[in-house]
Amino acid sequence: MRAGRDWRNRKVEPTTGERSATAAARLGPVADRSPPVHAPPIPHLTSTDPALAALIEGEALRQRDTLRLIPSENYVSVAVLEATGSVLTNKYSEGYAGRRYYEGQRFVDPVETLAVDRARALFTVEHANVQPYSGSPANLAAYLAFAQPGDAVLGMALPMGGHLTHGWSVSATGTWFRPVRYGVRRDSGRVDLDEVRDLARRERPKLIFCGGTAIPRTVDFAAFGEIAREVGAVLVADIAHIAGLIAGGAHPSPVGHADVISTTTHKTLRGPRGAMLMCSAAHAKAIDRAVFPGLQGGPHNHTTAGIAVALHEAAQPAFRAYAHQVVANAQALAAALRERGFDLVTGGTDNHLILVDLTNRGIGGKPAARAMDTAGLECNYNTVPYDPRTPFDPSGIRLGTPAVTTRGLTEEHMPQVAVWIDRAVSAAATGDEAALDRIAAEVRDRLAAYPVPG
Ligand code: DSN
Repeated sequence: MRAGRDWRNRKVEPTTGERSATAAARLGPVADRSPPVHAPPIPHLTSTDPALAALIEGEALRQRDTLRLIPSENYVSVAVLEATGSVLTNKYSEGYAGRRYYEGQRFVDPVETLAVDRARALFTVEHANVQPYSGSPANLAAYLAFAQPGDAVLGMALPMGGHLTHGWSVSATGTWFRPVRYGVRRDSGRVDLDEVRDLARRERPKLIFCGGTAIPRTVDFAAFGEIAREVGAVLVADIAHIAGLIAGGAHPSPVGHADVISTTTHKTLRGPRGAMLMCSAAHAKAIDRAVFPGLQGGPHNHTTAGIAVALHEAAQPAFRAYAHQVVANAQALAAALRERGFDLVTGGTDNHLILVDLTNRGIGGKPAARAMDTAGLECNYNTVPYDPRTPFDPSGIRLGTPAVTTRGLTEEHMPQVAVWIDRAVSAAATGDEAALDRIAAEVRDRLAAYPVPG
């Protein structure tokens, strides 16, 4: 399929000897230099490293001109970008506030304390650790804190909607521990809590994970909590996808049900790429030790500052409205897709995420996602439960509304989004590249009225 929307055709400043070798050069020669759109501006990078600056500007344009429907992505505020791009990146601070292995912490300590206090207040938890580098190390810290190699761990199977680190076989968590996996019901596509209870009673896992990456329905934290207590397991609620919805009151909270709450900070929570672990005071020491020195060295202080900014933003009334709008948009998009004959796993959504089984459209998820990308509609191909195809060539696509909601799109726009998706999937099935070009132009024109943050 031919590439080529105008953001891809932009001119890249040639740099000596690099032109044929760099990805910047692959953007190709274009005469019209669009004004820079990246915020905050990057004038120093533009003069010292134009090839890299061109790539960043290219990505800023791509994010501006594309309807971003990947459910784990978002747009952060310029304030978050400023914090993550700050001098805090220059500082080492292994340890925790007041207990560091390096001097010079008089500004870094309060930065981390601010982030911790904001996390505790926002999620109403006794303890928060904001140092995990991302979601996978955060989950690994839960294993290190509460399980021994070889112990049974119960998590949702990856092709059913779980995460690699919930004990999938290609992950260290699936080889160092004894993974036991639950799935969803074939008839409803929803988590089979009877199966979870039976497996837990039989296998006596040390850890139970709930939550995942392709779950379009509300996670029943209370039911998981009951099961974990019955078998003496530690319940880890992985809320990476829905943290912003929980913070904004648009999804029930696991607090009071889960022993440990693990989350990334860059999805619905709209912060920088990072993660947090939250727990009761009783588990604080085990969690902190597992993160540092158990798994990590120095925390990324610039990320910690970005997390603090995002947590402050998420505590504002506007963020509650945002979280509810994310769900309203996803439900409106699901309804519009259903009307157009799309087959949705579970029939719809309770949250920010829609899983579409494309089997009835006669096309796999991968070619559909590729065609949609050409049409300016960014999503990812995804397995659906009981998928007869392979993970690298699955039956479905995964859609979400966090990013488009940040740009200000509402329910009234979702029928049009469904029309574009429908047209793109049909064009993919027939190889109609001109139709994809037309959709991309329409998407870009429509999005011009909905600026990205900054
Ligand atoms: N990669 C993330 C997602 O897209 O859901 C999960 O780690």
